[in-house]
This record gives sequence, C-alpha cells and structure tokens, in this order.
Amino acid sequence: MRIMVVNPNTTATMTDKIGACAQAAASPGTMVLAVSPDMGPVSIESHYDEALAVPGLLEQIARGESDGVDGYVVACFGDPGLDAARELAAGPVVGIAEAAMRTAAYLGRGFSVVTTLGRTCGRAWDLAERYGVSRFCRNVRACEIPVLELDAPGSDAREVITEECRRAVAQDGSDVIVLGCAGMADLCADISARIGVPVVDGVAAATRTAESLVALGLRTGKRGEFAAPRPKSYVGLLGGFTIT
Ligand code: 2AL
Repeated sequence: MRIMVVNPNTTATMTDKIGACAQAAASPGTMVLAVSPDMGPVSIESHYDEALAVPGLLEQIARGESDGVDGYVVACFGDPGLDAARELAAGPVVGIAEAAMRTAAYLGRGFSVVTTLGRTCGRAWDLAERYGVSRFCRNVRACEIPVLELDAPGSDAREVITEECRRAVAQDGSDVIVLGCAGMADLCADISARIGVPVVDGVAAATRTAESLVALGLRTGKRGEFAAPRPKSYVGLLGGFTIT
C-alpha cells in the first residue's frame, strides 16, 4: 500500500523529518511517499499561510491520483485544504489535527493541545469543535516558537515544549497531550517518557488511520459534498487547476 504524506509547507528538511516519522509509524509493507508543494509558504502559522498553501497541496494530491496512491495524510496541524483534497482523491484523506484529536479522545477524559504560536490556537479550537471533540479538549497552549525555529541550531524548543506539556497536565487536568505541529513529530516519544502521560503525534496517528481505512477497503463517500469537483475553468495563475 502507498500512503502519500503531504507536508503543505515547502521546507524540505521538515518534509524529510515528517516522512521518517510517518514511515516509522506505518505497518511493514506500507510505503510512505513524503512530498511538499512546489509553491507556497515555507511554514504555516497564519490564515494567510494556510490559504496560500492549499493550491500547492492540491497539486500534490492530483499527482498522487495520477500515480495511483491509495491514501493521503495532510501533515499540517491546521488541516488546510482537507475537504478539497477529499474531493480530488479517490482514497481516504486524513488530517493530522483530526487524527490526533480523535485518537486522544480514545486515551483519556481530556487532552491539551501544545502548539507553536498563540495565533494558531483559535484554529485548533475550531477544529476540535468541527471534529466533535471539543468536550475532550481542555486547553490549547502555545509555546510561542515559530515552526521553523523548532529545528534551528541551538534551539531549546524540546525543553520549552516539554515544560508546556508538563504544565498542561498539572494545570488543565488533562490525561493526554496532543502535539500541535507536524514539526514536533520527532519529540513525541521523548516527551511522553519524560512527563508520564500519552503524547499523540498527528503524523503517526494520521498515517496509521489512513492505512487502516485503506486496509478496510473504506474511501471517502462520493455521492454528495465530496464528489469530484465539477469541470470548470480557472484563470490567471491558477490556470493549471482547470478541470476538464
Ligand atoms: C504547522 C504545521 O503542522 N506545519 C506548519 O507549517 N505549521 N502548525 C502549527 N500549529 O504551526
């Protein structure tokens, strides 16, 4: 089985890390294809970034369809373009916020999201509402670390994020932590061992979820809202997105 994991930002080192974490989480026999768009923002931490990440993301999904990919992961915690990707793809498409929050709800009475910048917290709350898990979401906390500084040389991101997770357990009464950025995927096991509660990384959770859906023979329902987009011309810079 082939699962395409799309990092919707254009930072190749982050795509490599996400791909390694997804492949490590996948079953033997599953091939993870980690890709990023040819155009778009280097990181996604605003609504503007999200909107401009989506065309490049959809281009990758369209390529995956031509190549016969079985299922997809959208590997950014805002789940940008998830519904549009579902319209384009025949196989299942899973967002990392969606998979992480739903997985966390299996594991405890309440979870806290620990994310990058405070300005992304509203989006995480909106997604918890959308996915029907806001009852489980006790808090959304920011470390005020921009995405690309997670891996900067000499960064103390690991310590700052771990301490925020510790405070979430102590102050929010959460049983489970959800990491709020794909760029935190490699920290998951270490933080869990240090703070003693389950820590969910959406990249791993979404990869396994997409894989399970494919293995069960389940795909996005195509009768209504998620039917393939109607044939339509797109003009200007988006001319290449025309559907014939
Ligand atoms: C993210 C993420 O997962 N990738 C990215 O570029 N931005 N999320 C976030 N909360 O900053």
